Amino acid sequence: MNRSPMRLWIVMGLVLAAGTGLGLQADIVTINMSDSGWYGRSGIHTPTNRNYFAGNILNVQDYRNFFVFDFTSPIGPVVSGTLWVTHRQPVGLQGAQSPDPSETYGIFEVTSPVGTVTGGGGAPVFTDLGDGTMYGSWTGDFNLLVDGSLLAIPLNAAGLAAINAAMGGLWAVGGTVTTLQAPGTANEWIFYGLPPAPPSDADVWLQLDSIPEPGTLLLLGSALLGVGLWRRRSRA
Ligand SMILES: [Ca+2]
Repeated sequence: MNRSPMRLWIVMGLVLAAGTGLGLQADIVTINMSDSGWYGRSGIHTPTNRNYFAGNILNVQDYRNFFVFDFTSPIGPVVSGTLWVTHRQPVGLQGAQSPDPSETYGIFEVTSPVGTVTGGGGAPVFTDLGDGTMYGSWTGDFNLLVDGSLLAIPLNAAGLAAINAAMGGLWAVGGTVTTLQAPGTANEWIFYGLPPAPPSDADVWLQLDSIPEPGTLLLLGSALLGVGLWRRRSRA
């Protein structure tokens, strides 16, 4: 190997190292929810009601919730992230309770079209909100939650992949308490934020680590151009 190709390999190595380094410098992007709601096991759903109640009501039925996020303006590839959910409850009411010391709230893939979920798709949507691949969960004592308590739900690899696949459109995620007793046999619920304390978009958000794609491509393009010019100059 003569001197010039050796130097080229060294430069290319530096370019790759620089690119990798930049790739690790992800931007933190915060996206508030754009819609939310709940479904009862019977399929009951009120499109105008933004409350995201989830759980069991004694002698009634159990409920699941959903959140929608707007990615119609795409961001770069998401490499890690957390779903933050604010627990809301009206003054003087117990918005979260359970006879059990611990409950788990999980978030799940939604295969129904987002418009069907928000508009009202009946019992099949209720099922969808709590089945399929789980993207993350929170476990704790419902009885310790107060108005404004924050639940942090780290997203797993499947959740991150789902978000990346949703770029350019809307992304819906379902939620259910996975540790409920049989439907309608106990009071075990969370997020009982009925009016006059309706949720705002800022109550639920995604905190995402996103790689600034255009910047990476720009650097790589400049670096390759630089190598090309350097090669031409070396040969001259
Ligand atoms: Ca599902």
